[in-house]
Amino acid sequence: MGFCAGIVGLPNAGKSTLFNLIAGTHIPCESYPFCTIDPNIGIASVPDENLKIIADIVKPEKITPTTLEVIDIAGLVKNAHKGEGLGNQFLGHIRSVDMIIHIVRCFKDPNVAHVYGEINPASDMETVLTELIMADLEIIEKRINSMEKELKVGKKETSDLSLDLLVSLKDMLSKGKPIRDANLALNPSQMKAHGFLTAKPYLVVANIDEEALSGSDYLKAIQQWGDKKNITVVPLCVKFELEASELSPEERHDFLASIGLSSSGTQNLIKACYDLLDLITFYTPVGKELRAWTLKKGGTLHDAAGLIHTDIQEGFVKADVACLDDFVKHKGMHGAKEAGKVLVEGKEFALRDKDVVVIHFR
Ligand SMILES: Nc1nc2c(ncn2[C@@H]2O[C@H](COP(=O)(O)OP(=O)(O)OP(=O)(O)O)[C@@H](O)[C@H]2O)c(=O)[nH]1
Ligand SMILES: [Mg+2]
Repeated sequence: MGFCAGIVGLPNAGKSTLFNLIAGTHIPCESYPFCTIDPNIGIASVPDENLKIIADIVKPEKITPTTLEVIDIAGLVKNAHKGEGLGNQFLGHIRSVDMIIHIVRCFKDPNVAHVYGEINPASDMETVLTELIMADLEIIEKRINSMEKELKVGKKETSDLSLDLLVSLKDMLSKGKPIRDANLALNPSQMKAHGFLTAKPYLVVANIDEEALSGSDYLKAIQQWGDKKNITVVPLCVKFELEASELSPEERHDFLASIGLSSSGTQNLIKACYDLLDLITFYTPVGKELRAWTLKKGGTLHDAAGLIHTDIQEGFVKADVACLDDFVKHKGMHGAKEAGKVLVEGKEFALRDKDVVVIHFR
């Protein structure tokens, strides 16, 4: 059960650069619009400093971070829903993602063209959001049409979205409001199955220059926009972070420090994605491998075992669980056990963020 984020934005906003940064890939990023045509799908290793802390204690042969899938698509432009540009054709590729990362350009660079001639983050945001809304509107109208036809010939409503509800969603979208604002009583997997883009958890990456780290008018504008709409805005200097990610850990530290950063903004972004998706991380320091895993908040040891292997889930007997602080303080599971800090739990136990877990199975 992996989690997947789709990246959207205007052409040249830095989508593919962000994709390379998160997924550790080298797909082309050029200064002309529509550099990306076919969608790119990548797997991001989630950076996690706790893995090193645990590894210093358990000395594993192999460390496996947890992952997040990312999809990068072509840029969206005004009237994409009427066939302008290329992006709209590819929105279908992100209908099944768990969340949307919307990247907006806040960096100045005369060598990188802006499709509308000047940088205007709030207006750029609205342009892309309108296209997402129009894409949902199109789907809803199709559903309403086919449902009306079915009802006319006497079929009963079977969908978890009634005709009345679809009509009220259509009304919302027509007024420029995302489906997210409707607070529908559907669970995330139902919402995912419906594929509505504006119903997905959503955050904004403000792609800033390194000079703007201490604040810029563009960044301020987008932060005010986010505050007003209750949307998370993560400032990130994507190009700079990408250059930093290609250095050794020591060089990276100095490189980031040279512009006054103590840690990478990529970690802040991944953390924001985790918060938005309500995810937690747990660790299994078993045998030669130390591994991090991702689980929905509230997930149980039964769910955790299923992630690792169906045999482990089926043969589950019990698990030793220590919180990370105790594990570190007592230098491992053995020490934590001696200090009385290890819980022995059954499959219904809901894991907490950063638990260290050893599952016993038959
Ligand atoms: N100066 C500066 N340039 C950036 C930054 N981020 C991206 N760029 C440059 O902007 C250009 C476009 O970046 P891409 O990542 O290809 O943009 P995109 O959104 O994928 O563009 P399309 O695929 O054409 O829609 C490239 O030349 C990047 O190097 C940044 O933070 N600062
Ligand atoms: Mg691109």
